[in-house]
Amino acid sequence: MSSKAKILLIYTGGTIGMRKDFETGALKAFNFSKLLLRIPELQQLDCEIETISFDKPIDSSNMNPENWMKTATIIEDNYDAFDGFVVLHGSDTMSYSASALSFMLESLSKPVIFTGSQLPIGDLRTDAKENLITAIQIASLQENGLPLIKEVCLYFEYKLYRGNRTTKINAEHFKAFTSPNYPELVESGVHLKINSELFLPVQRVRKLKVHKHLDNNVAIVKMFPGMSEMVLTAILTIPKLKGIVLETYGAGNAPTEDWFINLLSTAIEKGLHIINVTQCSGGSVSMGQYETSSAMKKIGVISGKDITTEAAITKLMYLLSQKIAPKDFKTIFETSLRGEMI
Ligand code: ASN
Repeated sequence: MSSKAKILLIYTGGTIGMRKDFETGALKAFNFSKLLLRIPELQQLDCEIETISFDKPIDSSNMNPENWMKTATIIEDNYDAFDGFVVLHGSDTMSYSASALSFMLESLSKPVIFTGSQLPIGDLRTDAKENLITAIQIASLQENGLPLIKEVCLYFEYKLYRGNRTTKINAEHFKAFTSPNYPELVESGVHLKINSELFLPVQRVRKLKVHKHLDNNVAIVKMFPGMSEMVLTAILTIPKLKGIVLETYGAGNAPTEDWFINLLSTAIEKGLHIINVTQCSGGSVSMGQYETSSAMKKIGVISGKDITTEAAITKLMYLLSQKIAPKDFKTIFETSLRGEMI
């Protein structure tokens, strides 16, 4: 039996495999397996690679829970036969998908590494080759015959991040992602600098559990000075809505006006879960630090601490799909499940 790592490349779409449409000039997802044949560098890698593609590759703006389920199912079906998984994905919603998959794949003991690129792989100046090759190399890393990385990560422009800590910050730069509240797990330079002390703590070996169904009766609400009572009322009374991620200011602050607190309080009493995350790109919510967050703390708003909006909304979808008693929801949300918060 060969001791080479076996890696499954899952192509969902994204710029990495796109080509210009002859008529419109717009970039469109393309059959990736043909393109892969044109990357001879892959044969030099010290691992066995197999590929599987979505029947219809998508621009990641079309990503949704159904496609997350598809990706999770591919990983589940191939879990025993492979040592690691590299998911090729558009960069636009990659942080949402990496976050969603981190919650859907419980007790993961193999790497699932999301990557993609800003320029198509066929482009002369592409960033795709480095991203793809190093993501595969990192997914193949082993220690004592077992995968070194056992979590959902995102590799882009020389850095491997914990997936659910990332956010897309630039639509043009090759450095398109950052992880504002958690350092990179691996940095690729002349050597791979592996910060193994930052990996998720090893759990007792348990079987992979895949949670395929997410509940999307959720919304993200970004606060802005001047938000009217009418707007917030309309959102909070959406039929079937079960939870919102409220992007507040700074350390989790929001207006102290009565109408605002009363609206939130009534919604919480009716069973809506409200998660307080900061709209700052880094730092943490700390309810009670300022007067402008004390009332929210009192009425039972959930603290998102230093979670990203991407991880908060997908964690909310995940937890809503689990049968959690309403009285336990806040405590469970405020607990780090996959290293997504402090
Ligand atoms: N629109 C593309 C996508 O997210 C952007 C990219 O991959 N760079 O699918």
